[in-house]
Amino acid sequence: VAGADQTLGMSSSSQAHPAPTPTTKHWTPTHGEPYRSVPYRPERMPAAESLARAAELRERMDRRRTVRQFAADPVPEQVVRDAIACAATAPSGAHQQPWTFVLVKDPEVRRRIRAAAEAEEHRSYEGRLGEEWLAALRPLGTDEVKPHLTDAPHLIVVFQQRHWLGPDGAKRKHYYVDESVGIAVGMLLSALHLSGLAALVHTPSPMRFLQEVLGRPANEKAFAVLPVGYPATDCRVPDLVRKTLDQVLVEV
Ligand code: IYR
Repeated sequence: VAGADQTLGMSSSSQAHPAPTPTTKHWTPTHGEPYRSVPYRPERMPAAESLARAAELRERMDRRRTVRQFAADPVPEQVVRDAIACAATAPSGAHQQPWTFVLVKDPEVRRRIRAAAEAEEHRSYEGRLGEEWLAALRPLGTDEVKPHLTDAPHLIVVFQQRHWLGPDGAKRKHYYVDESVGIAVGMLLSALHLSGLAALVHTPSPMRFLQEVLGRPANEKAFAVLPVGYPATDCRVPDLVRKTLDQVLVEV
């Protein structure tokens, strides 16, 4: 319905660097019609500024650490909401945006998540993971006790939408769901870190209980649980060393 909330006839010459403003404010499922194309001319950053920003960003990102001990100090919820909004700008297969972020605020629901996660983790650490997996985890010293699920100021559960229901109620496939949601979680972690917050990517396995506890529909599958907050003052992290650029970059 072309109408009031559409920005039509925008003159490209009057705006040298228009933001990629979509023509509609709210996303609605497509019905197979092609997207209208709009100009995309972000302001070109001078190379010297790119170099400076990239070097600074590289350094800041290298200071991110996964945190398992969180301070009780409150974190403005809007920071988390903005970080989720950043994550939701991720590219996705066929632009299907196959993600749902659940911000779990109800303490009772958080207690149930923790109890169920710790029960699953208990079985995992008791042997379900297998000796090779347990050996890989041993240097990190993780265990089945997950206090951050109830104690971190915020808890985000990310779901992937394996498919969606079309207007006729029929199942429609989503494409590259793992990749799309993985990219979105990466962007979420970056946004949280660059906003001054710490997080943990927790993947209790199996995660089916999350769908039940949070009442998510059958097309959604839990992908990761992220406790978020400031690190505790006595927070400690393993003295990890990252691969150098030479070890991860191949130039052909
Ligand atoms: N999901 C479990 C086990 C675990 C697995 C991997 I791979 C990790 O890098 C860390 C933990 C847990 O959260 O403890």
